[in-house]
Amino acid sequence: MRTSKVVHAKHFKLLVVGGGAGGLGAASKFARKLPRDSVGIIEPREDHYYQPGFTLVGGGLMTLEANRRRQEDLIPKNATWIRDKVETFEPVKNLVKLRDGEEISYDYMVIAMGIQLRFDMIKGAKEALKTPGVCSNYSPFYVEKHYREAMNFKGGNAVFTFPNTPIKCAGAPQKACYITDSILRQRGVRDKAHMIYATSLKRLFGIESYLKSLEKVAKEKDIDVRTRRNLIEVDSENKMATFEFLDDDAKPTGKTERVEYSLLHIGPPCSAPEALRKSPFADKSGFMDVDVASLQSKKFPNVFGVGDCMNTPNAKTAAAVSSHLKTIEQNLTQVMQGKQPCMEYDGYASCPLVVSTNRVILAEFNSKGAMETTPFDQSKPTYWAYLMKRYFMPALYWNGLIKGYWNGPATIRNCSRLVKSK
Ligand code: FAD
Ligand code: UQ1
Repeated sequence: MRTSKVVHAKHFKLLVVGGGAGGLGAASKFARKLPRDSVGIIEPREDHYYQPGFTLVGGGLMTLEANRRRQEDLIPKNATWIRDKVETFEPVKNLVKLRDGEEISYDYMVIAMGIQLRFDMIKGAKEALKTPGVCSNYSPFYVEKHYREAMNFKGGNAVFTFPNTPIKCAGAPQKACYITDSILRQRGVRDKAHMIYATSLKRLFGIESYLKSLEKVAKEKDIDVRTRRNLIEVDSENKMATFEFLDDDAKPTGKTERVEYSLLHIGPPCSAPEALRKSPFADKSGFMDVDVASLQSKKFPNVFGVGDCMNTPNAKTAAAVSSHLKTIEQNLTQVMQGKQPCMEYDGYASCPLVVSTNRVILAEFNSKGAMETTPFDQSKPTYWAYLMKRYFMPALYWNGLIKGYWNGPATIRNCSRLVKSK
């Protein structure tokens, strides 16, 4: 591994933008295939977090530290880390510009910039996160506060919000709500709480196969589910959250509701990262415009996307990244050989829905419905699925996904289908 702030090689055969789940996975795969020093990774952050662990950190079931690694230790052998940020893309010239204007050129590029948290889109939210009662499991800065707030909760409204934008791991705000419910029960203060789950969606979860189970969980836990509500303002002085009511098309109706909170967990609005939004790679939404099957940029065939930054209709999860990596490994290799992409992304994503401090619904799906890996009914909350979430998934991420060895569970799923159908 070589790291440098001052980049020596200004040209890479493959340039990877972003060193998160998708970027590291892609760089690892191609650093093994290509000659030494062919792969460059641009990533500004020194710490890499296993974000799926944040839900458990918020529930006091894992430490934040256990989910952190130094980026330096994760950059694949034979790849060069450029510890900087892409400011602008100039794909016609096959180059990117860094913060100080330095240019890096490429033959091929993988864009894996993730999605940007936009607490700034809610009036007062950034300030409120620094005040008592307000937290978010989406941010390494405010996730430990979630556990502290749940442990200190004395009574009143505990409010959990889901934004009116795309979001990564759309189940995480709900997981925060259910875990808090468990903690309050364990502490014997649940009867002092009115728990509200306020979502901009028209129902609890977008995938039918898991909706009934989740509705049952919310009912059993006595959660007040309020749909078509979007958090627009937090007044931390008076501990008031303002929601706008949305119509059936998720457009604001002009009507608002103010809710007093003792605990407010914010599911942040999100957008495509700024540099991507402003680039020729973006569609109208700001996300990277790719062919949904091949994951190739629609405009620039030497560029592919991976992960949350794309405009593919899948749920934005690390599990989806595993299938994206399988797809681009094939397709980018084909393109490097002067051939056409041939592999199709199947739309797979997964969201292990933590419904208490020891039960998980292991939701796996694409837009057509469930795509379960095991022969068991995964729509039921189980302890074995919790153990997978707590112990197996982190190991799979650190040793498989980001090292470019884990291509998703399709093969296991095909085997277990044989068992299931007998
Ligand atoms: P990321 O891993 O976020 O990486 C993007 C990288 O790009 C970042 O390191 C960033 O610094 C870098 N970057 C951004 N802008 C630039 C720039 N201009 N120049 C260079 N680099 C840049 N997924 C699951 O599968 N299961 C779960 O249970 C689960 N739970 C989750 C719970 C929470 C609370 C959260 C927040 C996420 C969860 N996820 C889960 C989602 C999962 O973490 C993401 O989907 C996954 O990390 C996406 O990978 P990515 O590479 O697209 O983005
Ligand atoms: C997965 O592949 C993955 O990425 C490593 C996750 O993120 C941590 C997940 O949460 C899940 C559920 C999967 C899917 C893997 C299996 C074995 C079901």
